[in-house]
Parts: sequence; structure tokens; C-alpha cells
Amino acid sequence: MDSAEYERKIASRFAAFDQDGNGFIDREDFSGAAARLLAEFSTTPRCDKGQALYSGAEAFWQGMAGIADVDGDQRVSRQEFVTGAVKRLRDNPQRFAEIARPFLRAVIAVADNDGQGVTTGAVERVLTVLGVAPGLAAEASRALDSDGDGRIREDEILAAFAAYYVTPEHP
Ligand SMILES: [Ca+2]
Ligand SMILES: [Ca+2]
Ligand SMILES: [Ca+2]
Repeated sequence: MDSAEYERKIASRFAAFDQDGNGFIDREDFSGAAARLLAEFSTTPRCDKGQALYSGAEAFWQGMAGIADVDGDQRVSRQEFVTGAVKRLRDNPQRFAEIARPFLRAVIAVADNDGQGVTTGAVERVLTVLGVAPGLAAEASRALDSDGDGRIREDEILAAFAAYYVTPEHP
């Protein structure tokens, strides 16, 4: 991978977290994503699933801040993301899965409307709400369903999520 490609990947991962595009990853990016996901799946914030999603989003933010907010100003700059998050997540991908797990589990609960597992269609909706381009979202959700039964398991989602955000070696 050359430098330009590496920079592009970092930029796209930062943009994925910086949901409101204000140039920083902060608590509002996570709580805003939770709110939009609840609206998409017609779920009230007050119910158990809604509360689990908000607390998962908060835990995800706290985990991100813990590894990347070096100056403690409650937001993660692009520089902090590159030097802090990317390096630490690459050194310890498992740690990333741990901080993301409560949020992802809560998203799955919200998106799984029949309790039979999340459908590829529901995952596509989740990804679209999170800002993934529609064509890519469809492609990614199909790729996640490795056995082709139309449902996606939690461990498949966690593995793919970690793989996506853990950046390859710097050239
Ligand atoms: Ca932001
Ligand atoms: Ca900071
Ligand atoms: Ca499957």
C-alpha cells in the first residue's frame, strides 16, 4: 500500500466515526448515530433496546476517548485518531472488538425485528444510516453473510467491523 492509499483509508475511517462531519470524533457522533438508528427501526429511546443502544454508544465513545483522546478535551482530532486509535487498534484488534461490542450487540437487537438474526436487508439499512454509500452498504451486507442464509451473526459483524477499522501497516 502506498502513502496516498494509506491516507485515504485513514480519512475514510475517521469520516465514518465523525458522523456529523465537524472534524472531530466526539460523544455527539455516537449518541447521534444511536438516535438515527432508533428512528430508522421505529424504536423508542425509552424501551430496553433503546436504552441499551444509548448506553452501548456511550461505552463505545468512552472506549474511543480512552485510547485516543490524548489531550483530554473530550474529542478526538484527526491527529489523535491517527497516532492514538489507529496504532493501538492495530496493535490490539481484540480491544477494539471489546469497546465496540455493547454498541454492536444493541444495534443488532434493534435491527433484528423477529429475533431470528439480523437480515442482510436490515444490516444494509444500518450501514446506510451510519453514512455508508447505498451501493457499498448492499455489497458489504452481502459479504457479511458468508454462508448465504440471509442472516448475519453477531460474531460475523464483530469480525468484519474490527477488520475494517484496523488499519494495515503503514508503508
Ligand atoms: Ca463529529
Ligand atoms: Ca482530544
Ligand atoms: Ca449467514
